[in-house]
Amino acid sequence: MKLAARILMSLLCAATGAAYAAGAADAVQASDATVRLMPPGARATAAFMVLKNSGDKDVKLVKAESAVAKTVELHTHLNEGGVMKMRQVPAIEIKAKSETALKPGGFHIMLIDPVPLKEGEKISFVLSFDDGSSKKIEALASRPAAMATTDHGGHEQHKAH
Ligand SMILES: [Cu+2]
Repeated sequence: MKLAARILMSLLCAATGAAYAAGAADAVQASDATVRLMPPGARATAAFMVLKNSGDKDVKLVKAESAVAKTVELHTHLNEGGVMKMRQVPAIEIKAKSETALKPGGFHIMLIDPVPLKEGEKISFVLSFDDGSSKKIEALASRPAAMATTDHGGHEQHKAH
């Protein structure tokens, strides 16, 4: 009986993914994660996704890592005198019971000098949060045109309300 109980315990630990799941990592879910396919010769690309925080505490994404690029940075876009510029940010906040969209023209995860990516390829990221927890997510390599159209359509609908 003792042995059986121990086996059951270890199975439960494996099922909950003890290495990744804790705190913020449990509360935050990533959806619609995509990596923009680069035109040939481009030296950087970006990952976009919606980060939803179902927990009671505000959470900050402080780091993203991926095997497809050595340098992965958190970025935002700022409008400086009518010119959109990218800036590295130390963290991206996801408020409690809320969501933060990483999208073209706003927050994004920058991949610098990535390996060549194929359309439809799944790219793993490890997202780390300010409480020290981290989680693995997958993003789909996609063409930028489709995403830009979707994003624009969303804004138009917003104005109509
Ligand atoms: Cu950027």
